[in-house]
Amino acid sequence: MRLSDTILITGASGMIGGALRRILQEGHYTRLLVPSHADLELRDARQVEAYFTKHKPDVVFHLAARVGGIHANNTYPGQFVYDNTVIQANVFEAARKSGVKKLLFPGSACTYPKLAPQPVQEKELMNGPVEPTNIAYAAAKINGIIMAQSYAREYDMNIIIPMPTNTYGVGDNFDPKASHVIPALMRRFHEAKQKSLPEVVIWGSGAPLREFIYVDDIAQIFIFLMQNYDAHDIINAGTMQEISIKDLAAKIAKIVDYSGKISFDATKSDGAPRKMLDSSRLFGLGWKPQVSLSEGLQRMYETHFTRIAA
Ligand code: GFB
Repeated sequence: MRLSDTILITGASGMIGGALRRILQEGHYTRLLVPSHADLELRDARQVEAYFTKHKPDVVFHLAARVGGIHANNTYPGQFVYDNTVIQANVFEAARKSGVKKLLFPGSACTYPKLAPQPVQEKELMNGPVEPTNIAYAAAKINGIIMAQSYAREYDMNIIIPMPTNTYGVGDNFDPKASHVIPALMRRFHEAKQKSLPEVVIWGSGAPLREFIYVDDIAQIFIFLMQNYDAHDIINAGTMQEISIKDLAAKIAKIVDYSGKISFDATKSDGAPRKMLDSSRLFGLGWKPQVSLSEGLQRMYETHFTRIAA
């Protein structure tokens, strides 16, 4: 990827796309294409093809996707499988026809088998059944990975496929019905603090283990791989640090300065019991995470909420 390249970011208004756009601009990449949903309907193959023909991007970060936390994935599986399957197929096909030089397509940690040995290595993909709460999203992403690798092989395209772990940060979605656990808990603790509520309820048992990566780190990995990686083998992108949902809740409560009780609603789904990626291949290329969980949570809280005087 060169400074003179025309770079298309699909999903530039999303959390990761927004961070990527900012970091590329700071790095003096000036020829950025960042169409909004109103500018370009990615579910419409003709529109996508016409856009690629007109703008001729050299490099594509295909980040547009329907994403959400455990509740949204479990409630809208039809939308998750349809939107993601169609959007990625349209983008790959338009990229093929217009001769894009390099394309990045993120897979997801949730495509790995639910009970894969931990930390999960890349070779575990399709080695067992995935977690049922996100099977539709995972199926679309697995289809995308196979399609990307098939296009790379048959049409000699340069497509790279990082596998991001659970990502959070500034620009996250705080809608309780759609959000992932970090924005959901930050908002719930903040509102409980504001209203002096005695108790905050966390979904599930609190026992699941998760690995989290700050959005700027994922954006930096995508740029790093765009510059330093040219294989279509999937490559894990995480921090290799994990935390239980219970400990995460306590950490967020501390940042928000909430001192009430934390309890657990075991009727809600836990999802995968443990999800940590083995990112040693990425680390071996020379990349290391920059933002710790505590620092990332602090940045996110200060950006999105006003601290309440004690
Ligand atoms: O972040 P989350 O929805 O993603 O949930 P997943 C992580 C864990 O936090 C689960 C618990 O065990 C949840 O039960 N949790 C506790 C909560 N309280 C809450 C809450 O208020 N909101 C949410 N959302 N969770 C998603 C997949 O799985 O991970 C997606 O469904 C995607 O497909 C994403 O891959 C990265 O890690 O369980």
